[in-house]
Amino acid sequence: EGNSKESRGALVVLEGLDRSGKSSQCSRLVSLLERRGISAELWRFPDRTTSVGQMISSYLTNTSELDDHTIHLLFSANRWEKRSLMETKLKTGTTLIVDRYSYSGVAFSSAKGLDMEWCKAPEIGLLAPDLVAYLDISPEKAAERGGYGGERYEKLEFQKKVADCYEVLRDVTWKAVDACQPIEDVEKQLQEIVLDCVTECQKGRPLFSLWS
Ligand code: FDM
Ligand code: MG
Repeated sequence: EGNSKESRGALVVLEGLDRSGKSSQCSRLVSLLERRGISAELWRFPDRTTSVGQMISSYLTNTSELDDHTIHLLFSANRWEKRSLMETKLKTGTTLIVDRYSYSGVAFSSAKGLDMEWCKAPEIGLLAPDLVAYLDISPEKAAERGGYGGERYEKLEFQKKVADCYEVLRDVTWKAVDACQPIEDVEKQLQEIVLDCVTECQKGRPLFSLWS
């Protein structure tokens, strides 16, 4: 029990549909934490910089075709290859603000029809977030924002299925934020829940694994 009370960084995940505003809010959160003198880094999944990440990227840009199970496992492998660095960062006091994580992995693959439990299995043992902030927006509203690129999943019909899968995954630990509000209001709400979470982790909240 000794080290379970050690101060550490927080693992904060932002989830939501495409165009829900995750990426801009992640940057804003990291700036806020830095201004407060809290060590923080912005991470994102997929991490397209690794060799697994490059395979994922060419799949997403429709440069390559992969079986649904295969790409699912690559997304998972992309998180596994960062797991030990993630743990080190957290234990040395750095808070990670992560743009998508395992929930995207499960929601997007199960939206294709893969069994949800099968999708969760390779995620077991990854670090569990201390906070999942869900940027809540309907697929229709998100699509109205425009700016869907040409990537594989950026289509309204598919995003509707993803929204349904997120709904199933959503549990008591998630904090939903209405993403249709003005960007500054979303930012304010996020700041509050993230700062609370960082404080909890500084006090020594134990690190858990998925899915518990
Ligand atoms: N995506 C993302 C998945 O299908 N599985 C995953 O595990 C992750 C992390 O990849 F459409 C999807 C979600 C999105 C696409 O993500 C690329 P970004 O955030 O648009 O780069
Ligand atoms: Mg995208």
